[in-house]
Amino acid sequence: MSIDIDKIRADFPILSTKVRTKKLVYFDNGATSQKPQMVIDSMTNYYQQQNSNVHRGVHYLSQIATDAMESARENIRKYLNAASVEEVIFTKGTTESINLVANSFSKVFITEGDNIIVSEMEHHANIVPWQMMCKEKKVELKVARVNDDGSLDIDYLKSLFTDRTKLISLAHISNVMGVINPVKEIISYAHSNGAKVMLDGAQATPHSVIDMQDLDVDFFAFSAHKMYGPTGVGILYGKKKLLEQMPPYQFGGEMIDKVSFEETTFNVLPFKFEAGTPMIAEIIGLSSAIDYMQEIGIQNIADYEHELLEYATSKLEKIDGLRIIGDTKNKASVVSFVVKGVHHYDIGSLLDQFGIAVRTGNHCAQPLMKSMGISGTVRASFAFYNTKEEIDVFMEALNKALNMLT
Ligand code: C6P
Repeated sequence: MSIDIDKIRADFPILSTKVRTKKLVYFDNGATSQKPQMVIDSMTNYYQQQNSNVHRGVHYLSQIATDAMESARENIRKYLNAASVEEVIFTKGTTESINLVANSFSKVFITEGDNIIVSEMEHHANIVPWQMMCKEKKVELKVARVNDDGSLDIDYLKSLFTDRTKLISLAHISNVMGVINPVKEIISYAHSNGAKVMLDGAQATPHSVIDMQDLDVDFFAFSAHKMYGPTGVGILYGKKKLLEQMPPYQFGGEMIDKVSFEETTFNVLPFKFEAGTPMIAEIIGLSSAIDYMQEIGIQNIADYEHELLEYATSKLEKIDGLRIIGDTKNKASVVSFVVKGVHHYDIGSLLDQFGIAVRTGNHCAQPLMKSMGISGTVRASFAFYNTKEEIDVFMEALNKALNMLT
């Protein structure tokens, strides 16, 4: 099956938006993707027909809202091929999922003198929570290096492991460069050294088939809004035997079993980690986004986006003075670049005048900018609703912008 691009584009109402009389060209999917009508409808339908709090009432609406949310959890479990729904925890997004693990895992598994590993290519969300935890617990934060082409220096990464390494937390796919890390190799190496692995999957779930049991990863975090779902919801996948040993991250309703002023006992998984009223409509929206992607076929999406990436890369490479940041073979549909003598912000602003949305700046990855010796990039990130014709419009606008700026 191939992609029916006209049908797909018709599913996304925002794609017919005009920006200053120009047709919108949306290449900022790495920041957040657009939402198909099916996802919007699923959330509207919840508010129109099912709205009620979950796991609380015996009344009809509360029961159908609870069923809708828990069926969504089961759908997400299937999509992840997690062994059980107890391993699928609803959070606000990738950032909260990583904070949860940094906070809770460290309380039982990490002691003074241990070390953990991250890499230079991480988003700040996969650096700062670990850095804070390391300071508090007097734990060393080791940093794996990135080669000039944007790949991880695997030999160096392996050399960082010691018998006190408790965890490595890595981007599955870099948000700046689109580089896909060899996560299976790293997971098996970490496990053979007794360390656990967390993957920041924020940029992986929109583009690839994800299988928790096949990866054998210990923790995996992602956000719905980058994979055609709503903002405000994400997932923490964790292996049950680890989650069971970890203390709750936040406290309140829903996550408790019995409460008295003397003592409180906690609910079972996954509810132990879900304090307060969950983001019910958004959870339903995420499940619907997964259905939408699966209808097209995640491998079809990946193949089509790869074609877009190759098409854009071959055109960009022809521009004098343009350097692509991250030019490994194994990449998702993200292309970041700098142009000699031109500020990335100026390029982004001029592209916006042509109706083209790209992201400019450090992309919440300041350590990567430093290691690449740059202050920021222009980033075009493609989704399966983008087209080669849009890349042609982008290239024409980029050439005009560069003529004005050089
Ligand atoms: N990257 C980008 O434009 P949240 O905000 O929690 O949904 O996701 C944070 C996050 C964590 N890890 C990676 C690899 C990410 O790409 C992101 C979000 C956006 O690249 C916004 S900064």
